[in-house]
Amino acid sequence: MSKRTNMPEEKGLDHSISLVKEGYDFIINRRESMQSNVFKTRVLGRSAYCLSGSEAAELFYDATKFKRAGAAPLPAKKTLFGVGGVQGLDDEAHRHRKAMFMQLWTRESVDKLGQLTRGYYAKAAKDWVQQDEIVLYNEAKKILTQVVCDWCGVPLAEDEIEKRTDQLSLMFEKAGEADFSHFKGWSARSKAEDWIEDLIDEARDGSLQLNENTPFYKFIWHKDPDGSLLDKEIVAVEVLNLLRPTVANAVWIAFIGLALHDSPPDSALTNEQLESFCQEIRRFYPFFPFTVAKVREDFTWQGYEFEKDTLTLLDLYGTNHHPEEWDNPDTFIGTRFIDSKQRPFSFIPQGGGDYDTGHRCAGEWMTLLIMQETVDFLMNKISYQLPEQDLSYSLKEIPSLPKSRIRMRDVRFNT
Ligand code: HEM
Ligand code: MYR
Repeated sequence: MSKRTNMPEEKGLDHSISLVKEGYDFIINRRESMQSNVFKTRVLGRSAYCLSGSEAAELFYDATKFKRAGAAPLPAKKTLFGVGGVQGLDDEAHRHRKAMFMQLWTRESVDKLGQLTRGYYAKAAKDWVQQDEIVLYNEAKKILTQVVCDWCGVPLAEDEIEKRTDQLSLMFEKAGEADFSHFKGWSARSKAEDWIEDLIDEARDGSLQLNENTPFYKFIWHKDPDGSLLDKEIVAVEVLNLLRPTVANAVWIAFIGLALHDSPPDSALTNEQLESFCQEIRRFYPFFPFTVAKVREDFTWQGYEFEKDTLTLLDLYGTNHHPEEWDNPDTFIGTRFIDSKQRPFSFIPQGGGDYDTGHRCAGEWMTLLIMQETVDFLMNKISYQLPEQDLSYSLKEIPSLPKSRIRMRDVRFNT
């Protein structure tokens, strides 16, 4: 029998205000002061375990120990994830639904995504060269909305681009806000769900024809294990689980703009160097702070007792910066990932573990592809200047972004 020890615990009734104030540093600050990768606190009016580092991450992704049903706080569901989606499923229901996402990554569809990304960048840049100044983050959101709707087979009229871009963006931009502006995210989700649900009705009654090879078609006609079609509300939530996070790649794109300025690579990049540079961006810059689960049944780990149904936060950002996992964790080193033998649970910007049986991000490779296309485009296809601007970003804001959103001037096509 393993020896029991008391888990370090932060006293006090509730620390949600500190979570909002400290942002990405909330778990790191307590991990450092308690000198423990596992501790207990109280947030959102309940007890919560906080986990950091690769060993604890591996534990978190052991599905015999943790479940997702009922884990995400209601505001996160109402804005970011939606109700009834893959993030909150467990066991066979999760595996079946996750397979609906993972089947999308064929060679052909990945190639198409690359082509669309290059095409919409080229189209946008024709406009950029006419402007005095553009804001990279705002442009990236519009480009990605067009890329992902085209790739998914979701019809998007020219005069709708702005409106849909805003709706898809507000869902992740406001998910971390604790003030009234959170409701903008809530309302954007409800409008976006109505938009997709109407299209599903039209596809199911035959008035909208969709190509059978598109993700939208596949989701609309996906069957649950009992042979029934998914309710349209669930299809809409899952389609938005493709659209929204793809548009969220704009956050990484803004950080690419920053990294190219602050830590520019020496010269033209080989594929290996390009991949390493993008991985370092995903490690170094803040984005998804932590993910959540609940303890399935009582268990003991490293002498600590975990109690059934307790909320558990895995520190994604803190693990990517953990001094036990990384050399010089707070330095951006673009070549860090070349030939590196990182333990798989040390590097978890989009979650860890297994894609098919666990909750690791279904779009991780799509993200990397879009990022690589972006670096190639910004470094090789165009030239530009960054005027004087505030490039700082705050670890207290979730999601964090460079304050200026990356303003670019004098955009020219390279000849
Ligand atoms: C799950 C981050 C892009 C689809 C997740 C998780 C994180 C994450 C942290 C949860 C991991 C967990 O709870 O264990 C990100 C970030 C992205 C991104 C930072 C960059 C913008 C994408 C893209 C797609 C996508 C492009 C799809 C096209 C999903 C889905 C899940 C997920 C469907 C739920 C998986 C499950 O519950 O099994 N993502 N993601 N994500 N992501 Fe992403
Ligand atoms: C996505 O849209 O799924 C990917 C990127 C979203 C990042 C949003 C950051 C805010 C997270 C709030 C905390 C959620 C806790 C479960």
